[in-house]
Amino acid sequence: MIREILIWPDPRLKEKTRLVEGVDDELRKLIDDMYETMYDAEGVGLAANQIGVGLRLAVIDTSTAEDGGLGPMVMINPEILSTEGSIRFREGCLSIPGESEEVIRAPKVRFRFRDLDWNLVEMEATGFSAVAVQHECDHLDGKVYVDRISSLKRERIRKRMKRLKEARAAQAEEA
Ligand code: GNR
Ligand code: NI
Repeated sequence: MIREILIWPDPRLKEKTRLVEGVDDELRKLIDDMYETMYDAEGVGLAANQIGVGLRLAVIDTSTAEDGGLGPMVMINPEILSTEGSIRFREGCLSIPGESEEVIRAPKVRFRFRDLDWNLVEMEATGFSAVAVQHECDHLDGKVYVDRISSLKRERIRKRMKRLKEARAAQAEEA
């Protein structure tokens, strides 16, 4: 089932998420929905709180990246262990449609998460995949990339998202 992706700003995107305590059918169904929603929206990642579920859980698929892809992969309770270096990278977000801005990120990251069999998996990612992992972990900490840009740019985006939400509400009323 395709779920509705929350548009920033939304208080549910600011809450820190709760740790997942185990894998059951309900969680597996949620993960299926997250993949379906991510692919439908043509994203390379999706955090559970972007569809209003406050769990520390994200899916990622950067397998089309030229610089070495990751996934499709589900990350349960992901944590960043260490980062190396600093680059500027132009990011977008499914919760901030039509926008993109440069953010400072690490081009190399070590991270850890549980897989569906509850194995603790430790991995390294570089380039676009490293950025995507940091972007999803930010979501799960209640942060979005616009929290990492200038307030001038952020406020401009806030206005455009307000208009987008108004346009969508008007459209929903028409239908
Ligand atoms: O689809 C996405 N593209 C993207 C591009 C650059 C840096 C990060 C991303 S993640 C984003 C999907 C999304 O919003 N995940 O939370
Ligand atoms: Ni995002």
